This record gives sequence, structure tokens and C-alpha cells, in this order.
Amino acid sequence: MTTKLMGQPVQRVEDQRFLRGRGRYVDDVAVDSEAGTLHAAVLRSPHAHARIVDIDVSDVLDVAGVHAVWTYDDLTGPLGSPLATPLMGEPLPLLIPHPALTHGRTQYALAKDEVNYVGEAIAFVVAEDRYVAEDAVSRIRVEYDLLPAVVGIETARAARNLVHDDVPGNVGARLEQNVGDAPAAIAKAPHRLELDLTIERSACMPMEGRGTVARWDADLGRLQLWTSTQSSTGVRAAVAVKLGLDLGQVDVITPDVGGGFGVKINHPWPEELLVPMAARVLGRTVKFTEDRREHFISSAHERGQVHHVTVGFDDDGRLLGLDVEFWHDHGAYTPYGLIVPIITSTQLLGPYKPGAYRVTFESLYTNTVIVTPYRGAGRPQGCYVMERTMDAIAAYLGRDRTEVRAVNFIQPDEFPYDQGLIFQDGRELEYDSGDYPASLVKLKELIGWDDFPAYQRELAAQGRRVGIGLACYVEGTGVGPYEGAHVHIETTGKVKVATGLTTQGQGHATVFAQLVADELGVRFEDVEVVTGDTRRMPYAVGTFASRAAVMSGSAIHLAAKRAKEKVLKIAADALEVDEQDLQIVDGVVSVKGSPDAALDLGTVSVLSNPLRYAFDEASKAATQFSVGDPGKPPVPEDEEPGLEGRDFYSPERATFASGMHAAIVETDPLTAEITILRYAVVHDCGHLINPMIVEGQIHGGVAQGIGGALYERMVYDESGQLLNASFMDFLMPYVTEVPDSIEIDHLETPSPLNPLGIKGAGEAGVIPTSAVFAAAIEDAEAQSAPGFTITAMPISPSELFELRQRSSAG
Ligand code: MCN
Repeated sequence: MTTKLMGQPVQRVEDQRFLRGRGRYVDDVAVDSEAGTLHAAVLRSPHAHARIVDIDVSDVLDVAGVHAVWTYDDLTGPLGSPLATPLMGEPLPLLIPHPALTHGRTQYALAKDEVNYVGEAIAFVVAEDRYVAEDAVSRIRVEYDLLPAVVGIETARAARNLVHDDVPGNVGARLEQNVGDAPAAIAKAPHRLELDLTIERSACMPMEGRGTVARWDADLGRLQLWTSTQSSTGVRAAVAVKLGLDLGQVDVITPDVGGGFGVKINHPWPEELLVPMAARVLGRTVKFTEDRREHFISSAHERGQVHHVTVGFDDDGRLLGLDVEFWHDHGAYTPYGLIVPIITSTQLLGPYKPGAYRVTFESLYTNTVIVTPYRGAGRPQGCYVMERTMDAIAAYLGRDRTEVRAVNFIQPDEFPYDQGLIFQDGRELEYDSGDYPASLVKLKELIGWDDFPAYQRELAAQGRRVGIGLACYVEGTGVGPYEGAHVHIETTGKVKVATGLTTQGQGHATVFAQLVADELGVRFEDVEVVTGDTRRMPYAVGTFASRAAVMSGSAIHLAAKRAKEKVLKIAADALEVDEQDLQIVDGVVSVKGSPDAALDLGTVSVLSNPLRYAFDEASKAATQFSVGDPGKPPVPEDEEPGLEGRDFYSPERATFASGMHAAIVETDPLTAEITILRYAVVHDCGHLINPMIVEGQIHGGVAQGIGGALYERMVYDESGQLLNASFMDFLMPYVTEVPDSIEIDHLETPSPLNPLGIKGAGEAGVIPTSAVFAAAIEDAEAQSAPGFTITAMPISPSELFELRQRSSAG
């Protein structure tokens, strides 16, 4: 009997390839022979803010091996070819507009008259090889009229200079939401606190940067594009629209992606338009591969926000009113609209009931790299603000930090729970299910919360400083609008599954195969999964917002169900039995109780084909052996030929995963070095498909969160130069900085919104880490310096050292 695979820690099928270095990334795509491929390089602005007075490319065109040099004027101009389209001269799309974004701005594929950040693309060169292209880029002469740079939230707010002349105060958007009357509730509350909390700008660093290869088939009028993206259909739509092609003329194929973490959801990048345009104009395959410096200065950043909190509460720490105002650093343009600050403002409340709530934000332009969602997308900031507030309330009242949280939890019998807030899509945010009190009980047990004070005192007696911190969060996951799947049973009995979203390392080939094996009754090894190929599944949205398990998982489950229905109909017809009497086990359809009356799925597939093919095992070839009976259709009357099922899934709303993390840290009394002693996680993503993969996702997220809390930040100088745009200067945690063991416990409160009861898990690990470490370090320090508080993250040893000096001086 086949064992149910949902919930099993099945080993990842993709890892055999990855661990042997057999992954196939964009740069590995050997479309033509390497000799036939042209290579692109980009001239990027060295200034954060300047008018472009003149661009002189005259020294470049006659360089041997250079095939094209384009600036903005070439994008809509004649180019010696009728192929340039008017839309290439328009700004890139604003992907998620919002009515509050009154001053949305996006960049041009190549800067038009002005540059607004160091790294903005100005000119595009295509040459025989990358060396020639880079040399050619260095020969382009640009005359700039320098403008003052606006760098950092305070400078943007002061608005002495503007990023965009027509955006007053550098304010792209201001948005306020009210649930009840927070100022009045706070005024009446017995206790009141105010906090100022900062999180610095950072960015994700996928091992593989951005990369694109394009080939134009002039005979067929067809473009093939391989790109390292989180949304192949998004890139396809953008390329088709901008290049004036039908969607059907563009195939986007996403091979292995060496990490996305949000940055590859932006579409299109300028290069994703310029490379196919070049392939079309030049009639050659063209490739662009980003280098690491380009990733730092011309992809996207996130996280930078400054917050002011006013909170009113009672003697038990119960929230009566919460008023949060924050300022979001949007960088130079707003391709993703307001999605990051809207997520902060609406998911900041986490598992708590705030009493009344007012949240206001301003989204500010600065002369820095654009901001798009980075794993967690606004939630790490929101969680940090809420959890720092909880810790401040507990410290003020002298109460245990877990007690203050517990009195504010939404209770299990209160679901579905409406926080009364409006999300990006204009709909109310409603939490579907959860059990926060049970999570807290598990977390306290896992980390040994109640025993910690004794341990802390014992170590303090030895002159050691240890502290404990925790943080709770919720995460709206599995957002729509839809995802689809196609399940096809081959004549060999193998099952091919296609879903349109892309994969960046999340193990989709494994989990989706588990779902198909369970639903269809086939062996796991017989299922092959394809993602991110518009030729196989042209309708799809993409991988972001921890949505693949919920969205594609549900679509795959439904499509497999359809395929199964068809299998049973055809087999029942062939075996002359009732469908109800059939079962499918290990890829064989048999009559229950009569195992000899059976057909394997390959045979059923052959039966479903109007031209019946047999598969010759020896030659591995499909051999036509019969046209069947011309008088009898190959499949039952109401079925179409072919053994396949296709379905789409579209949810009512997002499903809310949740979790709680705790850490124990030690801080060195002399050097202020911070050591993580333990890290514990309780996570609830509904029913688990594959606990091992979910735990891997949590490990990865926590590691990334450790980076965000203790090491990583973007350091700009006043003129807008990014000072740490290399791995020599941008610190990432190594394996030595991540605890050997991240202890994980699961709670499974199923989502009522999808057929499998799943919630997402891909971002969770990174969300609470800054809040957890701020709390744990603060607790360690407060042993010797009561009242010690941390209000800015990340925190390095030298910053902790300075904070100690300031605290003891103050
Ligand atoms: N899963 C499961 N059971 C659940 C929920 C999830 O077994 N109840 C499994 C899923 O089937 C999937 C994985 O856990 O294999 C993550 O699922 P999900 O939460 O649906 O997230 P996505 O697959 O949509 O991945 C996107 C998410 C995001 S938004 C970012 S950012 C991120 C992340 O995943 N980027 C990643 N994890 C990443 N992991 C890697 N290696 N690389 C990235 O770029």
C-alpha cells in the first residue's frame, strides 16, 4: 500500500544535481555555441543625482568586436531598424499602483535626462565578449550637471533638496489607517510610552545575481528568453508589451535560480528588455550576467524605516491604543508601489489585539537604489516595532515579557479575526486560523523560558552576561490571484507536472511530487515537476509572498484529482467495471478485491490516445502499433483524448501563518562581541507537506535574519556612494555565525481556505530575528545596566560598545 507522503520528510530530489554542481543556471544556458553569443555590459551612473548633459559614444562604435551601443535616444529612435518600439522609451511599469501613491515614479530602461542613484543604467553595449563590452563601456563619455543628493530618511524629510523636481517634500505617498480612535484611547489609558525605532537599509544577496539570455528566431518571429527570475510570466508580459510582440511570440524559460529572496520579482529589469531587444535587432543570441558590484548598486534594497510609537495600556499590559507613525525609504523609484510599507502597517499588529490603532506612513524618495520586497517584505520592520513595544511595556510594568504578550493575544475561538485594516488590494485583512497561546506554551518549553532567570543569575555570578528574548509574528501568505497546474500521465506511466511559478531553491520539485503521488496513487519517483516555463504553463503569477505551497500546491492537487477522475473513467471502461470499484496504488489501477483485474497507468495513457502508442522498454522509443477501432472513440464519450488534468486555484484571501522565536545570547563584557547560544522556533504553517523542507526554509530564514540583525546594512555616504558594495565590506554571516542547531517545533492549525489546509513558510524565519536579538541583547546588558535599551538595528559589537558608553554616561 502506498504510504501517504503529505507530512513526510521526503529527501529533496533536486539536491543530487545541486550538490554535484550540476545545477543549470542562466549563465550555463548554452543556447548557441559560446562563440555565437554576444555579451552585454551596462554603463552605470557614478553619481547619485545629476542631469545628463551629453553622452558621447563616438569612441566606441569602431572598437573591434562592438556590435551595438545604445543610450536612451536609441530606444525609440530608428536604430537603423524598424524594430525599436515607442514603448521602450516609456518608463518601466509601476507594478503595483495604489491610490495613495500620488507621486509614483519608475525609471527608464536607460536614463533619459537625469540619473537618480549610483548604478542607474545609462548606456548598453553589446560586443563579441564581455571584456570588449566592458572596455567599450569605459570609453563612453558622459557630461553630467551634478545635483545635490538626498540620502537617508532624515535628509529626505528635511526636503532641502528634492529627488524628483515635481515631488514636493520627497513624499511619494502618505497613508493613514484608523481602527477606532487611537489618540483618544491612549490619552485615557492608565499608562503611556513613546518609542523611536529604526531599522537600516539592507538587501538580499542571492548566490546567483541577475542574468538573461535571449535568442530571436527571425524565421518564426519568436523570442526565447532565459532569465533568472521569480516570475517568468511577468517578464514575458513586460517584454511582449515593450517590444511590441504578441505574448505568444515570447517564451520565457527559467532554469535553476540561485536564490531570489524577493529581488528577482521585480520585472522587468532594464536588462531583461535590452537583452531581447538586442537579440532581435542584431539577430544574434545575447547574454547579460550581473556581477556582484552591479547587484549591490543596481538591483534592489529594502528594510530602511524609521518609526515613532505611542502606546497606551492598562496595569496588566493590555493594549488600549497604539499609534504608529513611520517613514519608509523608497529609494529613487517606486516600481513596487507601496507594497512594503503597506505590509508593515497592516501586519505589524501580529497576533495581538491593539485596542484602537492608528498607523500613518510616508514613503520617501532618496537618491539610492530602488526598494522592492525582500524576504519578509516589511514584516521584519513591523514585528520589530510591535515586539520592542511589548518589551518596553513589560519593562515599564516589571512584568514577564511573555505575560504581557499573552494578555494581548487573539484567542483561538476568535477566528476568523478581522483587524479592521485594509490591505493593498482594497480588501479587509482577515486572519483565518491560529492558536497563539498554544504556540507560546510550546516556545517557553522549548527554550526553557521559566528556568532562564536562575541560569542567568548563575552566569552573572561568574561575570558572564547572558540574555533571552522572544518575538511573535503573523504572516499573510499564499496570496492570489491564481496559480495553475497541468498533470500529464505519459505512456510510460510516468507523470509530468507543470506549474507556472518559478523555483529558487525551495524544493518545489519534491513537495509538488509528494502531492501528486498522494492524489494520483503513483510512486513519488515517477513524478517529474517543471516550473517557470511559459511553454509548459503560460498562465501563472510567480513565487513571492510564500505562496507556492498554497497556490501551486492547491492547483496541483486539483489538477491531479482531475487526472485521476479521467484515469478511473477510462480504466473502468476498459475493465468493464464501475469506477467506484477501482483503486490506484503505486501506479496500477485495479479492481478492489480482484488484484488481477488491473491496468498500469501507462496502459491507461495508451488507451486514452487516439493513435495508440506502445512504449518499447528496450529501445526507449514510442512505437505506433494501432489506430484503434475507428468505430469506437479511445476514451469514454464525455472525455477528451489524452490522460491529463488541468486546474487553477484562486483563494478567497491570504492565509495567516504565524510563529514565535526565542534566542539566548551572550555579550562579552569587554569586547561587546555577541554570541548566539541558542535559537528556538515554534512555527505554524498549517498542515506541513514536507517538514524537512519547511525546517530548511526556517533555517535559511533565520540565517538571513541573523545577517539582518547583527551584520548586514547598506552604508551610503552623504553624496550617495554606497561604501560597502562588495563582500569585502558587506558582512554576511558565515556558517560559523549561525548556531549549529536551530531548535524547531511545529504547530499545525490548518487553513480553512484551501483544500490541503496549508499556509506558507518561505519567509517566516527572517521576520522576527531583529526583534528577538534586540530583546536578548538588551536583556543581557540590562543585568549590569538596568534600563539599557536598544532602539536601532542591526547592532554590531562596536555599536553595542558605544551604546554601553552612552548608557553609562547618560
Ligand atoms: N512547505 C511545506 N508545507 C507547508 C508550507 C510550505 O512543505 N505548509 C514547503 C513548500 O512546499 C516549499 C517551501 O516549503 O517547498 C516554501 O513554501 P512557501 O511558503 O509556499 O514559499 P514559496 O515556495 O512560495 O517560496 C517563496 C519564499 C519567499 S517569498 C522567499 S523571498 C524565499 C523563500 O521562499 N526565497 C528563497 N525561500 C527561499 N529559499 C531559497 N532557497 N531561495 C530563495 O530565494
